[in-house]
Amino acid sequence: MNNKKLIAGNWKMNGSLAANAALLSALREGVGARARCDIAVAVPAPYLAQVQQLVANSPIALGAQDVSAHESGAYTGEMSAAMLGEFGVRYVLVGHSERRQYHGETDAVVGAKAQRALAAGITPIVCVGETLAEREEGKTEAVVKRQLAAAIHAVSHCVSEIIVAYEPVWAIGTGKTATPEQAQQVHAVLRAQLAAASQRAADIKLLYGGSMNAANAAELLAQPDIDGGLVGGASLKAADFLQIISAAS
Ligand code: G2H
Repeated sequence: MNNKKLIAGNWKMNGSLAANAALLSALREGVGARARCDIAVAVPAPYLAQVQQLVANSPIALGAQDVSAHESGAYTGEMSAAMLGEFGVRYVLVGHSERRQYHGETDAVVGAKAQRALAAGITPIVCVGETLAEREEGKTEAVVKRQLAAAIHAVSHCVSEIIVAYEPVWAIGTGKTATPEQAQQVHAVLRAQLAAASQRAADIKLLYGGSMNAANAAELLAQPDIDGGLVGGASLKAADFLQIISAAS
């Protein structure tokens, strides 16, 4: 891992052939050859082939939003890590709260997905985060530690190869952002937990996600344990995403 920050866009279930082409064209032009941070876009599966072409020979890496916990076989609707690899996917989100919430993904499933990604040479971005109720009950630390522990257990000796994204569920798509202090506090907890599992914990990127935007990115990214951002809504607008990239450069 390098020590550049990583700004990863999570398009979620947005986009179209035309919109993707326009967005990537604007991003390529805006980023130019000057990107001093790592950049990725995690796109819906049907657009992997298109976006693979659109980001070719650019500093923008291709990401996917999910991967199967299984290697291959009778798992209708799922995509294997090997398949993602065939499209040049470099990063894959695992355990996004929307997958945990709407698709019943458990910590164990998320860990298995991270392990499958690594086995295929793809970097998993393991998402953790507490709900508002959990925060109000004082359980934030316990929840994120439990989620990260499962991923650490699953990837065993490859802990330093993962990326972790802290996304407080109450901040996702709500316009409510964790304050830089709130985010840093949790990132420090995650860093300490990683340090207990890997001698290279300082090199593991810890991203913040949850309503990161052009206005708040610089302050969040200035925190000592925030190594980048996982950006949803603001990654769909080229001007906003480019401003976040600038804040990380
Ligand atoms: C959190 C984030 C990207 P948004 O889900 O993963 O989305 O920036 O829209 O809150």
